[in-house]
Amino acid sequence: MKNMARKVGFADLRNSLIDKYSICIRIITPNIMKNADIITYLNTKKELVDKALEKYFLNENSFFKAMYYSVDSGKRIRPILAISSYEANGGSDTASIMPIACGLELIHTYSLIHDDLPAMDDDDLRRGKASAHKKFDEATAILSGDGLFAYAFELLSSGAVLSREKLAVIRAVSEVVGPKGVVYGQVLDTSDAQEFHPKILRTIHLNKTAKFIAVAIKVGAIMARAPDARIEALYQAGVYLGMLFQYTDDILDVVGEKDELGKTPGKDEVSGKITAPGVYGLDGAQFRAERYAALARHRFSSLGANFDIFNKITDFVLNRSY
Ligand code: GRG
Repeated sequence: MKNMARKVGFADLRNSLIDKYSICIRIITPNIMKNADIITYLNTKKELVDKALEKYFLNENSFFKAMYYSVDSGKRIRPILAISSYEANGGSDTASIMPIACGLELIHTYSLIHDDLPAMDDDDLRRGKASAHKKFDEATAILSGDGLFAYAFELLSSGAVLSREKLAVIRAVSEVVGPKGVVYGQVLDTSDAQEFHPKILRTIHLNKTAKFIAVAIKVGAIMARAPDARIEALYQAGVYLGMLFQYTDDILDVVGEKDELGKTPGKDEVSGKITAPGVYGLDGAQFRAERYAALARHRFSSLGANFDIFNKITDFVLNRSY
């Protein structure tokens, strides 16, 4: 992604400086260094996910090209969370988590394609290019979403054995993306009778976004065979991270730049959507975003140093500009 590339450029510069003036820089610029470290981490993971995704769209019929148009690019936050959680929980076999991480990205991409359709948000721009129904046509966009959803579950269940863990992953993912999660959130989000009430806002954010972010962390822990109590604790921490993610998404819709976001800012207000700035004002939304970040950090920290990566991801999400 363009922004990440820009920040990686900064990271490269910083790394070469560290080589020369190592100690001095670490003392003078600790916060900048931390930020650059997490950007480098996210970029490295994103590249792995990008490569794996590309592979899944090779050597198939021509429709795979249309689906891949929408899959290509994106921050890959959900797959990265799954991989990070897998590793933080002691998992070491990338081959067992990667198809699951990619499956999550396909479901997410499906939700974006359908979200952009005229019957929903009616958006022409996504991930810095024409949204699927604009690039192709509505039928292709709808079918791309349908295809990605089914293909995702093929990836989630891939492999010679459907282990207990994989079954748990499939159950957890299907629960949060269906009518108890993303679909329900979207139903409320697209409802004409929206009431600007904090409770409704919370229900929409929780279902549309937070549960999906949380389940990405959960599936990594499941695949690493973490104890049940830790899987649940990670899911709860992930819900706070997911609420934060949607808060910053809402805030960026007001203050973000089109080029950086790769989508049209200001759409929420135009379409009369219930958003965090709409309910609390911009300052109130920012205050609450920081509170969700603190809650997430508190929960991740309680799990020990292995999970510190999630504190860094939380800070990245809080401060993101895209
Ligand atoms: C069953 C998954 C599913 C979908 C059908 C259309 C629909 C119902 C739901 C739409 C839900 C939706 C668009 C939620 C918004 C979530 C969100 C914050 C999206 C932006 O995610 P980023 O910033 O995007 O991770 P990139 O492009 O970086 O991947």
